This record gives sequence, C-alpha cells and structure tokens, in this order.
Amino acid sequence: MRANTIKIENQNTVRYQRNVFGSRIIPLIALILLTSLSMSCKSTLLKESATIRVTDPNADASVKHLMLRIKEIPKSGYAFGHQDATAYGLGWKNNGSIYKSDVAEVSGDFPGVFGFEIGHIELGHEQNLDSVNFDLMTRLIQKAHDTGGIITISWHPDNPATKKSAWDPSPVVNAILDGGVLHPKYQAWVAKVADFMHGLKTKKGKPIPIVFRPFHEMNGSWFWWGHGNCTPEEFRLLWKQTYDLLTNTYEVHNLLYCYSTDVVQSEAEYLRFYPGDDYVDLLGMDLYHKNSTEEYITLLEDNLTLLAKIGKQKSKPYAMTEGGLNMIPVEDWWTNVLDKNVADKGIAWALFWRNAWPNHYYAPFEGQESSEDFKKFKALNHVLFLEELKNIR
Ligand code: BMA
Repeated sequence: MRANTIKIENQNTVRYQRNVFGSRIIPLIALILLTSLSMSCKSTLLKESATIRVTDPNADASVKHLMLRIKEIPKSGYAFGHQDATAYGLGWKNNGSIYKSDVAEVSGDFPGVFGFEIGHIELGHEQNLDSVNFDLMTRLIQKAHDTGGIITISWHPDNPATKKSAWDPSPVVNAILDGGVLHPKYQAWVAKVADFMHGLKTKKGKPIPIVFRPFHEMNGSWFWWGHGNCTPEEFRLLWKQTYDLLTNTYEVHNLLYCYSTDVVQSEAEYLRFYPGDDYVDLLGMDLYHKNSTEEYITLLEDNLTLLAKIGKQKSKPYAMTEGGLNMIPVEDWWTNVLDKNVADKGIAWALFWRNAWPNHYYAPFEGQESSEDFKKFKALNHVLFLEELKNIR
C-alpha cells in the first residue's frame, strides 16, 4: 500500500495533492475553523457574561449567561414560549416516559421558552395546582435546559391566611411581612420554593438558571397580592422580603427576577408596584386577547410600546410573559394578529398559556383551526423556536 501510494504521488503530484486537499485537508481546516469560530462565539458570550450585571450579586455564572442570551434574542427576533409545553397537552399527559408537546407535533419543533408553575410547592405537595408532579417537572426543566431552552417559572401560592387558592383576595400581605403574625409561616413557604430551585441542576450538578416570575398581574385585583388587596408599599415589601429570603437567607443563586403586570393604562400604573431596579432583572406584561381582534391589536400596540419604553429607560430586557387567545378560533391569528403586532417591539419572547382542557388552550394541536397558520408563523425568520434559540448562546 505504502509503496503504491508513493508511486502515485511521484507520477502525479498535483493530482495527488488536489485529491488530498479536496478529500481531507479542506474539511479538516473547515472543521478547525468552525470549531474555533463556535468556541470564540461561545467564549465571547461567556466572557461578556462575566461582567454583565444582574440583581443578585452572588448569582451563578449561568444566570449571567442566561441574561446575556435574553438580551441577544431581540437582535434576531423573539422567541415562542409555551406554558407546561412538555407536561401535558390536549388529550395527553406526560407520565414520565414520553417527551412531546402539542406545539412540536404541529410545527416540528419545541418552544424556545418553557413556562412552568410551582403553585402548591409551598404546601409541600407532590404535585402542583395543575396536577403536574414536581419530580417530573424537575426532569422536564432539565431536558428543556439541556436542549438549549429558556425556563421561566410562575408561582400561584395559596392564600396563607385562608388556605384557599391564590384567587382568594382576602387581605393577607401585611400579615406575612416581617413582624406579621404569619411571617414565620411565609418564611417556611419560601424555604420550600428555595429547595425546589436548589434542586434544579444539570446532570453534571451545575445550577440551571431560571427566570422566576412571582406575584404577577398585581395591578389586577384577582390575586391576594393584587391591587386593592394590599397597598403598593406592602407589595413592594413582599417582593423585597421574598427576594431577600431567597438570595440571602436560603442562598438561591440561580434566578433572574421578572416583574410582570397585566394590561396597564399608563406608565404610572405599570410602575405603581415596582419594587425597584435592584430587585428586578426583567420586565414583563401578561396580555390576553379577550375581546375583539381590533381591541387586542390596540392593546398590544399600546402596552408593548410602553413596555419597550420602560425597558429601554431601565436597560432591562422585556417580554410578553403570558398571553394568547383561548381556543384560537381565528384561523390566521398567529401571523396576522399576533406577529404583525408584536414583531417590532423588541420583546425577548411571547409565552402562551397552557393547553389544559378542550375549552382552555392557547397553542394549537394537530388538527386545530389555527395550526396551518401556526406553521407559517413558525417558519418566519424572526420567530425563534428551540432550534434557533439554542444557537443564541
Ligand atoms: C390559570 C388557569 C388555571 C391554572 C393557573 C395556574 O390561568 O390556567 O387553571 O391553575 O393558571 O397555572
């Protein structure tokens, strides 16, 4: 073999060299270049993330990296998010042995942002208020993170005074603040949240960074922490004390904190409950399509323009943290109603609520009226599902 090769080389050096470059060296050089390019991209982001500021001074490096990823997203578009995407969907529930989502069945890809909910973790229950087992949730979060997704967690804690749900508006905030009769109970609740967050680790034992979004829609009056059920000052104290318990007392350092209101009428309303720049990493709004399409278009325009303005003033990324149209009975809703009115606002993502029951769902499933339009929406270059989002790193 060896002698033969030399002979060929002597006979036709040029052809041999071409052959070598064509078949081996060029792909090798390309591989080296690609590897070093991707390593240099990665290291640039990681290098930058070492200097980026998040509110928790002791935040894990992964949290800073996540913040940087989130800030990068609007340069390419916005990510699609879905609540409980992999936990259940229309007609199925994850029993621990499958990994699927309604959105992936329709469009071929998973969402870029995965929403999860920890209501009832505070009670020590095995499953959340929507019957998702917390151990399964941990595994689904690991998988979402491993595959390059971004994870956001909401929390609908029960009313600590009445033991009824988060939707029981009986005033209680004052009683759970430091010095209040229910403060020890609340502290124990936050300890349970902390335990759950501490448990979110990769297979290698590294913390999984999370966007935590507690006490959302506080400008509405339907939750016990909402407008009219506590004063803005009490709300701010609740936020700060919860933040302090998590970061300082329980040493949870894998969180970014997201403040999100419901629809607002003004900047003053948006900021009425705002605990301060030192306690908030991201800004959000929950914007549902409840009435006419025309009204929703105006609502998106007014609210997201305002959110963009506040986000820019504060140099904080922002997102549509919840939203959608229940049962999506409008065929071209994704491209014509949603995308046309959110694409130019600079949001990092838009997250759609859970596919719970046949009359309570916000993302399409196979055969659903808006699924053809959803495929067109997914194909838009600026709409980022998991495959695109994982490259922003
Ligand atoms: C609400 C509804 C409820 C659910 C809650 C928390 O909007 O979907 O059924 O319990 O969110 O996920």
